[in-house]
Amino acid sequence: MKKIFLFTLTSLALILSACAPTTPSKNADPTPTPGSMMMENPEAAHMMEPITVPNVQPATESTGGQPLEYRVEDGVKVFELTTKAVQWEILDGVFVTAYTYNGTVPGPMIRVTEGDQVRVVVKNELPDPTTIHWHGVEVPNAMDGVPGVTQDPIQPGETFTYEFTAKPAGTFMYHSHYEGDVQVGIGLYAPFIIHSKESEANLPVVDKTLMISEWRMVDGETYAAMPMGAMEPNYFTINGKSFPATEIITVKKGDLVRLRLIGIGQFIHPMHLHGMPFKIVATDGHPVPEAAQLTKDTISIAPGERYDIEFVATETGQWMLHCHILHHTTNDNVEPGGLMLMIEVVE
Ligand SMILES: [Cu+2]
Repeated sequence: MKKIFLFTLTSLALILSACAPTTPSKNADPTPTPGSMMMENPEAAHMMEPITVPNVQPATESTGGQPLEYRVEDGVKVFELTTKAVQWEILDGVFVTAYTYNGTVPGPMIRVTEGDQVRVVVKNELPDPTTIHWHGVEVPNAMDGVPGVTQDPIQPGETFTYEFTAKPAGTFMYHSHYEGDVQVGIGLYAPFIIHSKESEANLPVVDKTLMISEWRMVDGETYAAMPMGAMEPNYFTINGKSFPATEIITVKKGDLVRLRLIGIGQFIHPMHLHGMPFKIVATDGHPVPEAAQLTKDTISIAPGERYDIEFVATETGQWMLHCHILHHTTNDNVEPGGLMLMIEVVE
C-alpha cells in the first residue's frame, strides 16, 4: 500500500514538472494584448492591427455574391475581377473596412458549366499583394494561387490572369491565398458554381448560396477576426450581412429548395433549420449518392467546407435558419443578430 502511495506521489511530481510552463521572461504579461503580442512577435503585427486604407469609399453595391457577367473570346469565358477596399455595410449603420472582389462581400459569383474554358483577369487595387485560390476546383498547379509556391503574389497595381477548365460540377469558391488569415477574414471570398453538363432530373425551384463568416469591429475599427485571444469576432455574417440585414428567402409551399452552405471564416457553425428536415445532397462540391443522403436538421459547417442541402417547403410560415452556437446569433453581444436568416414559405 505504502509502495503504491509513494509511486503515485513520484508520478504526480513528474507529471507536474513536465506540465510546468517554461520559465517566463521577467516582463512577460500573462494575458497577451494586441500590443504585447506585436512587441514579442513583430511578424504577427499585421494581423493584430486594424485594417486601415487611406480614402476608402463606401461600397456602391449593397448585395454580394451576384452572378458575374462574362464575355466569350475564342470560346473562352472571360471574367474580370478587381480587388479593392470598400466600406461594407454588414448591418444598418455598421460599416466594416473590407477587402473585396469588385466591391462586394462576398465577391461576385462565377457561374459556369462543367468543361467550360474559364479565364479570370485579376487586377489588384488593394494596398497589399494578393492571389486567388480556386477552392475545390481541379485546376492545373500553376493556377492554384499559392504565393511563393505556384506564383508570385500579384502586387498592388498589377494584373494576373488565371485560366483553367471548369471541373468537376459542384459548389466551390474562390478566395485570397495571400495572408489568408487576414484577407479572407475581411472579405476576399466569393462563390464559384460549376453546373453539371447533364440536365438535373430534380432541379430545385430555389437555389441559394450562403457564405458564412465572422468579423471583429471595435470602436469603429475593423480587425481580421480569428480564433485567438483579443481577436475573437463580435459580428457574424451570411453573404456579408448580419441578421436582421440577412436576406429573406421567399419560397412557395411545395417548392424544392437547395441551400449551398459555405464556411469561409475561421469558426465552425452548426446551422439549424426550423420546421423542415433537409437532406445532404452534396459535400465539398461532390454529389452524395441517394442511398447515403443523411436527413438532418442541423449541420456543422467547418472552415473551407461546403454542404448542399435540400428540402421541400412543406409548411407555410417564417422558418429560421441559424447557427446553434448561440453567441453567433448576436451583433456585438446583443441578441438577435449574426447568423440568422428567415425562410418564408408562402401559399
Ligand atoms: Cu456559429
